Amino acid sequence: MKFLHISDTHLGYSQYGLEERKKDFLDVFYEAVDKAIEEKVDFVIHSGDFFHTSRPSNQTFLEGLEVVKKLKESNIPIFTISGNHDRGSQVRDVSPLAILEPIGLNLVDGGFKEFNGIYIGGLKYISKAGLKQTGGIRVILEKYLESLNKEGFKILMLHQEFAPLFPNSDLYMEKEIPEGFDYIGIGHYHVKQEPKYINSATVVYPGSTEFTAYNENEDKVEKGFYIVEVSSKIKCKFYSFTKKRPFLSLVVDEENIEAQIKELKNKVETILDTGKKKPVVIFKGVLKNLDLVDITKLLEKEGLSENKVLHYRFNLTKEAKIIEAKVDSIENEDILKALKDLLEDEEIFNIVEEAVKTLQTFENTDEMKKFLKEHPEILDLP
Ligand SMILES: [Mn+2]
Repeated sequence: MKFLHISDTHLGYSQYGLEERKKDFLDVFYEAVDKAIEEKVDFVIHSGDFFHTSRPSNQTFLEGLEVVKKLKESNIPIFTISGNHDRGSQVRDVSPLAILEPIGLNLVDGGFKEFNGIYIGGLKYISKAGLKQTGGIRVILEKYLESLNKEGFKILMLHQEFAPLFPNSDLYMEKEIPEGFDYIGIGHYHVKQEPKYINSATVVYPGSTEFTAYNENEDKVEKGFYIVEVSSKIKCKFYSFTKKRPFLSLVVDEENIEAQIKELKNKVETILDTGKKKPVVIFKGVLKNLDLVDITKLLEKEGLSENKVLHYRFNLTKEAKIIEAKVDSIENEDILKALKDLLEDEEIFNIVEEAVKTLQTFENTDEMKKFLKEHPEILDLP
């Protein structure tokens, strides 16, 4: 038996407000679909955040539908769960993925589905507040296993941040997962992890398919998916995308900025020579004497225009501003503490805190506003 495991495809995300970025997410999804067909896998599992929002545009719905249809035409079923980005809301609406079910998407937001003697289980993303209400993941999973009570290969799809794979999480894999599963495919953490063996299961985070700035560093990203072969052993092989958008970053050193930009030019040209997409370039660091205009001029001088680079991001601060930023972050913590005292109710605080943390994962205020409009449910109270 052989299957493909992909996660966090975030269809419809136009990062930096760019249509090209939206298309990037679709391109790599198709690259995985083509590989699934070429490798003749038996099925595909997708561990959440298929769509970037729970209100995808009609265009994005159509793209998702075509992806599922292409697999279906090759007789490859796809199983998925709702992630935090596309779960809809229990209160207001269903998951947008439910709309793709009639054309063949298998949504497993709870329980198991059977396929050729294999049991594919799933649990949609549960928020911190939700975890408290339901009594935790372990209780739910134990019930699943009990109600299934059958021999056979058991796969579980989850969309949570688990320690020790995800650093600094309150959710501990070993504590939360009962024995009884063979393969656990997890989404949510966008940084690909090597498979681990925990509580008798092979645990895999394939990461997101493109760079999103969610707990990840653009320099160290390896983007792709796993192909898993099951015989007497479970063998996981990671495939890196060839169509992925390259990202370059540069920490500004004012003394050597001209040399740095020459080096950047070489890197960009090497990327373009190998037929890859035009990169996104991220500038980081602190400016003392230079301004953005100086950097832009240097880029122009080296011919690093839009023909060669898709987008520049300047995550730069002027030296004086850093002090302000530090004060800001202290105030933020004070605000959270004050909010905690004000709200008294811990569940409500957890929801607000999670909303704040979700908003912090966006690149700019416009993206935040857009997300809030599309996700009023992030403030739904239990
Ligand atoms: Mn995600």
